[in-house]
Amino acid sequence: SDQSAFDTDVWTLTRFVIETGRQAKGATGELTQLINSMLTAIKAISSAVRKAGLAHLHGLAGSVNVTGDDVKKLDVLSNDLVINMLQASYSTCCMVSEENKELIVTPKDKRGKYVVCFDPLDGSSNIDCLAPIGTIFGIYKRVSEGEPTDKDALQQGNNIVCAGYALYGSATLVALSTGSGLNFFSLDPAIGEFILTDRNVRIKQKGKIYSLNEGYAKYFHPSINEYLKHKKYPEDGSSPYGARYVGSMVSDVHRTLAYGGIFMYPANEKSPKGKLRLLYECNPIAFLMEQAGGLATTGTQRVLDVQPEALHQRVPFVVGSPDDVNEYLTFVQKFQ
Ligand code: AMP
Ligand code: P6P
Repeated sequence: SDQSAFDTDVWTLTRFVIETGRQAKGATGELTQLINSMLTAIKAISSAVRKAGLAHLHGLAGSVNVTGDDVKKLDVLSNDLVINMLQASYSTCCMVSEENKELIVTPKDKRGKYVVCFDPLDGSSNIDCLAPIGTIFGIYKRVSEGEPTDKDALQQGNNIVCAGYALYGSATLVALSTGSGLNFFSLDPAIGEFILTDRNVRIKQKGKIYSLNEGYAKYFHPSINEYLKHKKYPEDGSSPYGARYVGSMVSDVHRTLAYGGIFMYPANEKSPKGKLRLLYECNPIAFLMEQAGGLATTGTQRVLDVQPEALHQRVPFVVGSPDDVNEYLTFVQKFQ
């Protein structure tokens, strides 16, 4: 049996959020309730992701599994879990999901003061090859009275109260911030709790890895290809950077936070605004990146300063170590 010492005073994420809630003057506990409900959804998604192959959750929606049940695609299942757990927390008035075209308005009798923008299963095109996938969320306070409207969701990332991601990789990890630094928590399946593993995470000032899909090189703006050339053939005699790209943003972003460097999903001729969505991919990640001392830019402005106009709008997205992002911006300026 496992002889490792059993920590009888373990710092779980649930305990951590209760603690930070107690320190927040005048807090009613509503945000704590909301965060812990999101964690329940994440634990359930983690379990489904890891059982997907056995439970035939892969493949196209509408197929049936061995017992003839309708198979819910993992991302549909994940979406339903997040919506149901959050609405049951009595702390949301509306939500935006990557899976739902329209604003999801919370039933009147279950409403609270928060708005949650989330991608329930980002990178789901990677599910069937077992690549890491993730859940991303950003939480805001509502700005409207009465019936919730899109305006409640179309807030700048600067207004984020709490953001986080879950990474379903070789382990299941949650990265979370409520504005006072970034912390990592790893799931201990033995007790079904997320345990604090890295406190106040700080990204390296400069890394040695660049990460983007170079398959679009033919369509990139020259500033991107010039920047990449500088990374591969440094004129100053320094070593070239390494290249890493999973194609699952949470995995690429987490590696960038852990090892340093730069992650890019820039605009290209085929996607003039890039591919990643502002409300539930870019803003939460930009918030977390800045909490760790990193930078997050669209190439022309800070991501958190972008004033959203549409629930599913895309923005070009470059994040990572400050020296690397600033070096990229010098190439943008060169071509302006
Ligand atoms: P509440 O009354 O619980 O909705 O909290 C009011 C405000 O206090 C929130 O919008 C946060 O800014 C802060 N707060 C509440 N709970 C927490 C928490 N668990 N961790 C950090 N800040 C919190
Ligand atoms: P591409 C996954 O589908 C995703 O939304 C992000 O997780 C990822 O960074 C990006 O798309 C990958 O896109 O065009 O490189 O395949």
